[in-house]
Amino acid sequence: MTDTLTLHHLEYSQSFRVLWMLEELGTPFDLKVYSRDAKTMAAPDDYKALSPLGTAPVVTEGGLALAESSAIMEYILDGIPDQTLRPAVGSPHRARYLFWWHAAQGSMMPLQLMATVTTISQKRLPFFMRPFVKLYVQGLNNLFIQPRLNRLLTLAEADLASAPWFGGETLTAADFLIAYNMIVGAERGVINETQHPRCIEWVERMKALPSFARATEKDGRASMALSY
Ligand SMILES: N[C@@H](CCC(=O)N[C@@H](CS)C(=O)NCC(=O)O)C(=O)O
Repeated sequence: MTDTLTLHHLEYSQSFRVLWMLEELGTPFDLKVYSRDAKTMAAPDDYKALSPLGTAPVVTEGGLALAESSAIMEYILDGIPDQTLRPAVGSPHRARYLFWWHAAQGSMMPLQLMATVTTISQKRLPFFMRPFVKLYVQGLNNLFIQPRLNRLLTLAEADLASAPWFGGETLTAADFLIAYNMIVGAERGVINETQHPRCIEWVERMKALPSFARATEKDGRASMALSY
């Protein structure tokens, strides 16, 4: 008998996208939901103990404990040979799929994380330091974060004009991976109807998937990321 995969889902975290993709695949899995520490909002100690990184998501299966969203999603897909969420090697949309699959984690997430960390740390500083740090954060945002994010979003708009999903003509794992970035970006106004209408329309289409409703019900939270 093979072991069932368990998704350890931390509330308001990137593990939502794994939960969502599992629901889309309809594959059996066990789910354990963890709450964040009410004071620090960090993962609780029993979550941190699951893997050496201490981050969410984590899946366990038998003796395996695997962290890192994209590694987990690839591992799940490897175990389901007839799934259709990865365009085959040599197929027309393979390159586009690979681009967005890697850009979500490799380019977009670091920029969004930088914006989040600088915003939160500004708010936690003693008030007399805030004006100086605000100037620094504005500079970082204007010179580095926003221009790079804008280039990615401009490309996303162009790609979504030529085919409906990030991986091309069909829904792929790239859509579930980048969904976290896009939905959180939309909630924070970085991605908006005026500048990024196709991204917003894609977000609405993703949220209309029955797998989103199922994942949301199991998650039981009002949104997928922490608000600050
Ligand atoms: N690149 C990692 C990032 C993981 C990560 O930073 N997860 C956050 C949740 S969104 C986390 O574990 N935060 C809780 C904590 O650090 O205590 C992945 O995709 O798995």
